[in-house]
Amino acid sequence: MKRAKNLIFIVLTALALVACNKDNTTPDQQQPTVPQIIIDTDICSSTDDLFAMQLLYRYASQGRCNLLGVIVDRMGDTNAAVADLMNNYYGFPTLPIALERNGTNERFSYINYSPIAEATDDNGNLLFARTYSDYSSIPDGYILYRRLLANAADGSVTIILTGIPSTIANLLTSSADQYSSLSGVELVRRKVKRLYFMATKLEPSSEQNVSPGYNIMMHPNAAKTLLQMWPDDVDVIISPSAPGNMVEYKPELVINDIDWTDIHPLKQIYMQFDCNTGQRMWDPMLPLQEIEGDDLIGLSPRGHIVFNDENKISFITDPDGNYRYQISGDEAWADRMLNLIRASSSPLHSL
Ligand SMILES: [Ca+2]
Repeated sequence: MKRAKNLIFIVLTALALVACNKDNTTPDQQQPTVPQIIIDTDICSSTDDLFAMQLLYRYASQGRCNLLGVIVDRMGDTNAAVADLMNNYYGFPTLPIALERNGTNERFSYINYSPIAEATDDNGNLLFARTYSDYSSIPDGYILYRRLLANAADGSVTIILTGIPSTIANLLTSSADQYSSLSGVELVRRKVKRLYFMATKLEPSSEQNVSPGYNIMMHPNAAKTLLQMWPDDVDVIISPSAPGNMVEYKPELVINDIDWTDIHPLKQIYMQFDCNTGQRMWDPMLPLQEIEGDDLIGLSPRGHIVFNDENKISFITDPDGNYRYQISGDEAWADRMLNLIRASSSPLHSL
């Protein structure tokens, strides 16, 4: 009888522990059938982030992915406001937004189009709707990361990092909180399927001591934290400059492709700001591969990334490594990439 009571106690204790553990996803929890995506962007630095986002909204509208949240890793409420208007314009007004508040103070921007958030029509009304009027109420980026990851199925989340790695660094160094009993590293290990990171100037012909690129140099210490702490059993795909360098979406073509309306955030940005700065479609390479599949963009063999004290990047081939990097194709491939991006500029009801 005593043994039976003990057994009941053990079973009840186990059930209680399971119920209390917010991170618990039982082994038979159904895995999502489409990618579950968090985008982490330095929006308002250059316009390629906007095309990466536009692709994701359109894919989500088609049911080809599920958007979990938008992390703005460039500090400043006006940057969050632009992410907010993008969510609203493409039909996702309740998609969570968070903001980096402990990142880099470097404000350099190639094209600062953040004033678009305050653009008005002839009657003085905001041209683009937003969900928030006060961005002090949205969470810090790493806290939203923790909430979204805690609620996700194990191994299900894709992070698309098209900006500065400070928010992910803050996630990795975070501790247990109201959302999860796991450390940031363990939360990533358990919940993340794959990280894409637009960074470096790696190419097959140049794998040693190459430039880390803009995103890493905006916050080298955060990049070091990411590279040191990221779990070695969670895949990372680096998207270097080279593939995007081959894909140019000329400003006049952007405006022409959106000839079906003037009330469009990308068109307004291209009409109101000088976007003829030589930028290329770097950031869209990340969602394109995640949604269209790995056959779309070539990948290096597996390996590791080394970021040395002289701020140079090297790629060390290792079949057990969790890092690969994207490799550009030929001109026909670049045309195909551009056409996929251009298709996302079509009328909202047409895809
Ligand atoms: Ca970017």
